Amino acid sequence: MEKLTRRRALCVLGAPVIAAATGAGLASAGDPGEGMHGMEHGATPGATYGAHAGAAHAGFAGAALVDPAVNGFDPSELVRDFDWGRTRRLASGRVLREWELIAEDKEFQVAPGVSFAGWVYNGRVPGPTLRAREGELLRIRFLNASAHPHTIHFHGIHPSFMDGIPDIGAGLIRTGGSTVYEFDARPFGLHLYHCHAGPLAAHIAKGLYGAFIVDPRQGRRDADELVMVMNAFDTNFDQANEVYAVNTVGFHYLYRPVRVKREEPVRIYLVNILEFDPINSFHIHANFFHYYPTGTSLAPSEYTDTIVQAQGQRGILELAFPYPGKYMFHAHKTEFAELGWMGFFEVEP
Ligand SMILES: [Cu+2]
Repeated sequence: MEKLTRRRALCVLGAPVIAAATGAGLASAGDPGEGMHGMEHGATPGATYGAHAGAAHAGFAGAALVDPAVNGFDPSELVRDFDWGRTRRLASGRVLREWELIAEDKEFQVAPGVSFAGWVYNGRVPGPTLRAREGELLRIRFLNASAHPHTIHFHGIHPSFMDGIPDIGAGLIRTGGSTVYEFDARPFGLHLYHCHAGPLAAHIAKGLYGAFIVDPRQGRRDADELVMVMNAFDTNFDQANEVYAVNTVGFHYLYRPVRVKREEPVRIYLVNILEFDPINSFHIHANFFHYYPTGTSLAPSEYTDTIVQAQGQRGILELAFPYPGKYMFHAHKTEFAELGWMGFFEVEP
């Protein structure tokens, strides 16, 4: 069985999918001639993808979804899934907010028929979007049910022994072990958490990460809120990614557009955790957004339709759609888009 290399993934996964999904809508990438030409480089696509590749060639759309029941999580649901944990008020009057995160080994599909032997927090990738309010006391109980040692390293401001790195504080949490991370919710903004065991690239690329939102004390104005974690998967362990996505499943939002309402404010919490490639990007079609880097200021820094993020960078996007219809969003690195990092907003009238 041939390995799915990055180049072959582009030939087999990318071009035909785009052709099937968007037709003339994306003329250059969807040109059947280009797709066929690409396929020739990869000998017989069926050798890699079996029946799936045949479907891709003939009209991939029907076979292009990963069954959420197989993965146990659905990108269409986790895009609006914010985990507020449990709260109680301490004698001091302060709010204590608590979660439990469990690391496990888990196989899931990152594209139809493309399985990935990953490591996950709470059964999903990205892990739960942890959400709190500025000034609360946060407590995260971490249990390691994986066969490998892991940690949780939170971005934010906290003492070193709560930093979730090897040899400091609880350090590495071995199989069957547990620890508690506790720190203040600050600063407000959009942050992230991820495993910090070594080799670091492998522990992140396997899927141990998630978004971490601290709301400002005064809150933010009402909006339809979305969380998008830009990630990718090295399916053949060659230190390069074969499948790119937002919220793990390549092309998911191309076939299951994110539905929003015309004129309603939309707020996107966008995190880049992409491993192996130096930068990622987000581009929206036919619209502009206000951008708040790291979400730590209430004043936007930019009004644009494209931003770039290095690994670990994140920011909040605010926009509204003035017209109904379908609008693409994708990495403005074309190769990433063709390998899965593209989707649609569907704006209801
Ligand atoms: Cu780890």
